[in-house]
Amino acid sequence: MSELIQTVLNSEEKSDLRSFISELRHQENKYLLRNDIINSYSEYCTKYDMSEEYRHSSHLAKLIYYTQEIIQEDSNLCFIIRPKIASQEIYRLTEDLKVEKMNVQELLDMRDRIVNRYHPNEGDLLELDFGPFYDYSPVIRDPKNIGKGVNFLNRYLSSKLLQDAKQWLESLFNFLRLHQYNGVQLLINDRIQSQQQLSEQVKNAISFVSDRPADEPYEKFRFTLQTMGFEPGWGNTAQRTLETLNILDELIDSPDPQALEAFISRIPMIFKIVLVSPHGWFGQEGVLGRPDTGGQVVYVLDQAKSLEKQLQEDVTLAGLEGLNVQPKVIILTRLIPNSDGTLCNQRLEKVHGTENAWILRVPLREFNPNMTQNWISRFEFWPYLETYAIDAEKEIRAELQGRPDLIVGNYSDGNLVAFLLARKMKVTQCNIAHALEKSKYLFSNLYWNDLEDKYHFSLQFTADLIAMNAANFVISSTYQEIVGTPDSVGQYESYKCFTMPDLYHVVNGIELFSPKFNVVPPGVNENYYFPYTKNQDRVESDRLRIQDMLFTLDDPSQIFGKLDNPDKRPIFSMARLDRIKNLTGLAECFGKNQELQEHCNLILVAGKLRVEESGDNEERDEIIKLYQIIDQYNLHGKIRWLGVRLSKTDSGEIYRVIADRQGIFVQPALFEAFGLTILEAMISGIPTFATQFGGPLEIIQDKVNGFYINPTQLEETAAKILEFVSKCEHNPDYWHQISQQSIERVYSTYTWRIHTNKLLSLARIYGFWNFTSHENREDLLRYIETLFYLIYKPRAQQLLEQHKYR
Ligand code: UDP
Ligand code: LCN
Repeated sequence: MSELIQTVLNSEEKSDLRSFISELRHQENKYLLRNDIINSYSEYCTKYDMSEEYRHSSHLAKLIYYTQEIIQEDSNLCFIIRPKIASQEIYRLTEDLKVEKMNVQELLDMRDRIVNRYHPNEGDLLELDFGPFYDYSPVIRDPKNIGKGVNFLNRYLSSKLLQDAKQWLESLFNFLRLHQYNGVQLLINDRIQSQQQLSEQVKNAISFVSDRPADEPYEKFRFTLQTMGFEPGWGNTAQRTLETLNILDELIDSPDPQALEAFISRIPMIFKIVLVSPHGWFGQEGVLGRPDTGGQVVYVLDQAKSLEKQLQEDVTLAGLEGLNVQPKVIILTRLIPNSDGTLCNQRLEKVHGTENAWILRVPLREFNPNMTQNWISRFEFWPYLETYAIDAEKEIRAELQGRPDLIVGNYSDGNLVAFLLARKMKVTQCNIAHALEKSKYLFSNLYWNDLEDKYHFSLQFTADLIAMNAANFVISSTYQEIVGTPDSVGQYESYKCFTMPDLYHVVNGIELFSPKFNVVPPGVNENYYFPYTKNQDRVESDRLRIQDMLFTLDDPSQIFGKLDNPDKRPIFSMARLDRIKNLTGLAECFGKNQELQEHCNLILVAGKLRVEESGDNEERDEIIKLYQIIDQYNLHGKIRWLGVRLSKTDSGEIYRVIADRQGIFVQPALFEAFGLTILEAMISGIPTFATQFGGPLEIIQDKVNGFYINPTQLEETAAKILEFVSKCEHNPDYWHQISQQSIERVYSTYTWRIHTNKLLSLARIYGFWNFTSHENREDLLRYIETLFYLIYKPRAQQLLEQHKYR
């Protein structure tokens, strides 16, 4: 990168750089983010009448493209450049255009100075550096392979097997001896005493099993295998047993990544799983669409159902049915005594449609009943987590008659609890972020102190650092959640280096190239969300009722607006009513385009209709704003706003009714980490327009199975939608084509079956890796504990003190 700067400086573009910088110096804003930089550059090019070619292809244009931030301090400018994904270089450009490289410490000090929080005379600030702990574990080289951790790990482990066969086979042998279910030995018994014996006996067992009919049940030859040293777990039939033995044989003789993955994926080692989603409103009815919950609850519930099903299939295939093995999945959440008519005050609730998946609700200790008897916002939840984890451990052990085989955390709070539980119980820990608030709220770390009363980011970001580093593996819904795109920083990447002025500096917060990161997107519940064309699965009376509710029903208690012409093509959106979801932006975009209003109605399912019914600040602001927009653009007669809480069945049917009328779904969020509503709309067959900021960029392939929109460009977005509508009016096949391709996209890439298979296979491989690798994580975990006890806990206790008086 420094060459690029030098090229600019050694060419005739040097004077352009000088005048661009002079433009920047005249700006009031001294801390420019990428969007500001691009806008400033574009204004500069317009002012100086630069050619199109110059705007896009000059050296200066390239430099601007790679620049993420520009900070002005005195007469110097600091350029933070991201030459490629997951890397950063920092340069100081002095007044006389000299370039000096800066290190991370200098950058963080400078950021502190910008907010007047740099106090060198008071001594240095604590510096957090996780880098050294990753020095002795393998790392991925090519950024495009980030998020494919398990593939890398399989290659790495199998090459180790090749290099140091004796030691690794010894580890594999010891690993196989470990497995038990409720005290019953699985896989191999004491008759096999060494790895040599294992490799001989595998061959003997292969020759014995290959003589049996392929479909002979395992129970018929169980005892012979036992005398050879093999216990249940190899397969339910002769054929399955033979396959598993053959894979092991191949692995012993010539280890390769595929054989390793195939074999480890068959090891019966996961029967009991705990999914942690503590902050509450976790239920199956009446809780969706509330502030703070939404997608995470949907995700975890569907994941639990799918995991339980998969675990049962695995038990059958492994031949363990005779042992009365009953896989169990527990969703751990908080019990909320004042539960607003929902079941959130019940200790145990069975997950619908499963045999052994449960919601286990553990109450917070009663510190101040005004707080702990009620729902608590995710921003205020931190002080309760440690004691919650202590109480939850006892409940989990009682429910599972022991410890789980895997603990999966959800969101910052759940991941912290998962860390505490996994550390105590010595269990594999998996993290799922859902949404990392750090990148959602601009400058949230730089101004954390000013925002502390409302958001408590010091606790949240510390919790994030703790959990993401402690986790054995992390699953993300998209690649960009980890490391962004060529021109935007990823959510995990934003933890790499940042300052929390007056609290600490993070010089290396997370190793993005670690194989712990794996992209495993969620699916969509196909029982509720399916294509509108599947008439045989639809209930006619539901369809009519929903149709009435969406377009005609007069019920001011929960529906606002009467349509002048209910037959116009519906533009539909459904989301929680918070600022980032930007439904008000969509209403404004619709309001700004008269022609669009002539062709379409706008139908919103969102939050509450009345400010006094909402207990959430952001929701209240958005309610007021939505009414203002409706009046300002006189959208009466063209908009319906439903403040309804829907059952899952109804929410599925809503999408299909919109599709019946050849409608459109718009997801206008300012940022969306993933976006389950997009999957729901697409599988239902609705052409979908979704924000280009975040996960939708990976879900949708633009103009193939949906469309990107820039929700900050209202006119442009309206024009895009109108263009689609006009195209469909001239050629009705166009709507069907996009509709069909949307459906196919979800079925091919976003199903819970794909997700669960991958998740379980990851859990096994990472479990094996932990066991076999001689990497000792204890030093890392001790460092993390220090952070927890010395930074997190005292701050959490301070917040608890404040809560006492609420
Ligand atoms: N949802 C709902 N009712 C509403 C709003 C949302 O049932 O009023 C559901 C929606 O169908 C989806 C989930 O909540 O399953 C929202 O998930 P998404 O990932 O789109 O966003 P999040 O709310 O998690 O940010
Ligand atoms: C949280 C979000 O903000 C959404 O983007 C996701 O789809 C949801 O969680 C499920 O992961």
